Amino acid sequence: MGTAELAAGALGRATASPILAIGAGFIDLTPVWLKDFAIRTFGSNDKTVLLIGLGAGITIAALVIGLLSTPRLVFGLIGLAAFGTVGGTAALTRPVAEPIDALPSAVGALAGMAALALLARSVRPKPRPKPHPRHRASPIRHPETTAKGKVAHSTAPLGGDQATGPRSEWKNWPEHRSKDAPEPAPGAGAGIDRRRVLLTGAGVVGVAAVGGIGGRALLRRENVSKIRTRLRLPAPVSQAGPVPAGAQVRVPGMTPFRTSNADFYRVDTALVLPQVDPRDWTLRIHGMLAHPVELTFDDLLRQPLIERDISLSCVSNQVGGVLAGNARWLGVPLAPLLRRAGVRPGADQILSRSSDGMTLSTPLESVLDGRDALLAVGMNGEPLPVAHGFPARMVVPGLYGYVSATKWVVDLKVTRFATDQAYWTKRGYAERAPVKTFSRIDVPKPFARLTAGPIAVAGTAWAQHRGIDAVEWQVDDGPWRPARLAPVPGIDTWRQWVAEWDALPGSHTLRVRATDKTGTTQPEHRSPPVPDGATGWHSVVVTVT
Ligand SMILES: Nc1nc2c(c(=O)[nH]1)N[C@H]1C(S)=C(S)[C@@H](COP(=O)(O)O)O[C@H]1N2
Ligand SMILES: [Mo]
Repeated sequence: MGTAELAAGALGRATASPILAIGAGFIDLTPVWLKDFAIRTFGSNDKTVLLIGLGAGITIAALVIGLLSTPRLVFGLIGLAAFGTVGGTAALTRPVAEPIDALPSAVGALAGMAALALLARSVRPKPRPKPHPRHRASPIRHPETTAKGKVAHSTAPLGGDQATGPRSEWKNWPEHRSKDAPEPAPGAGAGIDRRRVLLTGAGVVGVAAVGGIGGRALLRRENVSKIRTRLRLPAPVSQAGPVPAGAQVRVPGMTPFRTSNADFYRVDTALVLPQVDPRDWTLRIHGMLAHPVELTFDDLLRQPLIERDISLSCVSNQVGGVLAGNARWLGVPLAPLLRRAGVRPGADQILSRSSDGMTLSTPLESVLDGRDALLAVGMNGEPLPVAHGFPARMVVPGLYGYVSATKWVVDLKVTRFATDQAYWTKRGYAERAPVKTFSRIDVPKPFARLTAGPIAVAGTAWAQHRGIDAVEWQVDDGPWRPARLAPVPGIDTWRQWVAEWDALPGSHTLRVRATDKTGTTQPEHRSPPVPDGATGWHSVVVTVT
């Protein structure tokens, strides 16, 4: 694995590393229920958990290969070849694969086989000096086998010749020796050479460690964080409207109205963050267009930029979940770019592709209907963080991330839903996925212990691009009461709400529901995230004393 990492590092292709390729293949093959379980349970740490699991799996595979090699070395070698084949296949089936990506797995498998052969040889006892059978049978003594001949034999290559073979030597191992067989005299050349085993083992571990660390260091050369830090983005021609002073509800423990880049949720299929250098970046806009174009990053920055507050949420968010955030995005409006390229009649989809081969489909009408659909380059006053799509991503208010928010975007194809399907759509998610109206109680926290009297109940609600019109809350099965809504800069962000509760002692369930500006209230019925977003009212149980 270490030498494979080194080879991947030398190629400068993280996706050619067998462990990362197998991990990425695993992500693609993960059934939707397991993906939802992982996101629900581990949130943005899902990838760390996957890597730890992979490490455990590889350790088990290594143990199995080791056990297989005990009876016959060749079984272990076959095991390693199979392991390399899995790695190579995983690397070659990545959407961005090149044939060379099989190389690190091949190098790794060969190095593993060499290491196994060396290790197996080192634990093999030295052949016991004894006359060659053919010679024993012969009455004529060969000069070699006379007294001094033993010396000649003990310098024979370890592993013995064909006639004595490795198997017959197992008899020299203590467990195989019969009780009455004489102990081989110490230093007689029988038994395991500990020094040799240790040196071989240390050598193998050393090469693996140097390879692994070196490979990682080589891959770090691809890291674009420094380029990102030095990047200066132009000022917007149209600034975001002011955020009203009261947008942030002043209740301790309340969610911030603006999510910092560090706290912004992260959901994607990228096991290693794509490192896209803006100097090499281009965006191809093609498909059902009169004038397909290809933009460099400088071309993009020469367009008039606008800045907008837009909340983003994930279709995998459960009732009460935290897979949503609100940021100030700086970007180029997408609609004029497409209009200039001349959209042909009949097109209804933008199939966007990221540098790592991920695909997302966005309904064309949502991008062209006048909303602030952006090719974003900045987030909260900084260039996009690498984890959030540096150097450019899409942001479309009102749509779930998986149908709109392509990070590390490099290709936009104007097409039809009937022709092209994106990653999640192939896996059973809906083609069209406007965000569902959502409301959450942020304080008090679930199972909080409170003292009777006035208590602030507050939370966040969203229905991007429709806007939140009302939030109602309820204690136990009492009447629904209107919450006070905080002011918002527009309909594309989430909206905070607050209410005062005169809490009486006992155990209570607090519940919330929101109504969007089309007049539709969140349904009580709970449905899972698949295929187009979860529904249901959020509730919190608290104890008042
Ligand atoms: N390249 C790429 N872009 C992607 C995804 C992805 O897996 N790969 N996931 C999408 C999903 S499901 C969501 S919810 C948003 C999340 O964006 P964030 O990680 O910046 O919060 O990104 C979207 N863009
Ligand atoms: Mo998502």
